[in-house]
Amino acid sequence: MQKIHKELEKLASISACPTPSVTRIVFSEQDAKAREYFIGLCTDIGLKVRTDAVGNTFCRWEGKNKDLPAIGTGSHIDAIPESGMYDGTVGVFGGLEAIRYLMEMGYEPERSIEVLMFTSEEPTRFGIGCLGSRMLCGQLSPEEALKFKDFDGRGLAELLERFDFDGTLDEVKMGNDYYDAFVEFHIEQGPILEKEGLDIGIVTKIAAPSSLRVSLIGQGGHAGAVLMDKRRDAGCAAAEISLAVERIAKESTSPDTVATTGILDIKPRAVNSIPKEAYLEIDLRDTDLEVRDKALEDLKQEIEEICKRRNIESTVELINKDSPAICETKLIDAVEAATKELGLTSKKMISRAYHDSLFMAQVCPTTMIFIPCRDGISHHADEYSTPEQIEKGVKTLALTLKTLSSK
Ligand code: HGY
Ligand code: MN
Ligand code: MN
Repeated sequence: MQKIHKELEKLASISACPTPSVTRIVFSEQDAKAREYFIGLCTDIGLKVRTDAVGNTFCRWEGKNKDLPAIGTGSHIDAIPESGMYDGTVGVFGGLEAIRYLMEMGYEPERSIEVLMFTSEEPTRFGIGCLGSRMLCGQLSPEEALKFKDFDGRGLAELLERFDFDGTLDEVKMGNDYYDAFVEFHIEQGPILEKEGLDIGIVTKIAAPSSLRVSLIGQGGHAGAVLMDKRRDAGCAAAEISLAVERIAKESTSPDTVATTGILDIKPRAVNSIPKEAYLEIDLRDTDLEVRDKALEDLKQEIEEICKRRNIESTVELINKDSPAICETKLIDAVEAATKELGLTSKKMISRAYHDSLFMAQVCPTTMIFIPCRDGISHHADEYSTPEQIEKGVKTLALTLKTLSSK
């Protein structure tokens, strides 16, 4: 089981920034190259590969009984700016490695096993995550997806032109009988497994993400000429809102409430010019829907109060407000049995990060397999899981897929 390590290294070099960071934004030149690379590895071992119209890519190991709903696994290869090389990619390349591992042991699946490479799990391009899996589960319609504009003002239709994906956007939505089960392999993106010295995390619940876009318009003006009591400084309003984001999460009744102002831009960005405009994107999550929604409402009220007091015009747009996903007990048990067969330690846990599995859980029984990552770091160049940790995850996935696809 050495191939995956070299393949992950090669994949990491397909990036818009110098190593050790990785930047691979969906529908970019790097994304196109990475897709081609992975598809080549799949066809090398005889998997049947197809894409849907938005670029979700299905790499299928035909089972003896082709008509049965398949067993799915997979994740994403798009990477946010200056991030790491393991987020998502271990689930895509680990799915392929698990199939090779099962082939080498002479296993022949009853049900087909399919590695699914999702399009646009990260929100970088359009501000919303899980574009491909939202469309697969029908939570996002083609009409809504076609309205998205990226940071350069380009829409989905224009961006898709450079790819020759199959089918139409209307055909992307998959039926509830397409998969019998879906198991995603991913790094934990948190410190728990490493701190507790455990090999495998088995995900029971995936936290509920939400995100907001806030545009502010103030007055602007000369930094020397406008006295303090005459200002309508959009930059200061944005700063106050960003601190409110942090405070609301800290003061929440739940330790699982997390909130981040991940984007904060001001205009015109000149040291001697009072910020006239500001733009924020805010990410707010909790594992509990009610707590998350209350924090969201509190935040909207605070934004209103800050802008009224500062005489700033504001536009607040909700980008997404998703429910948490509950994972399937039968699959959790299958993963646990696989860890026991391999003599690995494991624990059941929630996922604070969201994943495509958040949406796959809407169309079929779903769970996730986590492995530790060093210091829990992710979305950062220092993201790292050891080859041994990856191999334990792949073998756990392989035995789980074997159990699920054998009947
Ligand atoms: O942000 C997330 O939770 C995921 O890594 N996209
Ligand atoms: Mn991520
Ligand atoms: Mn991910």
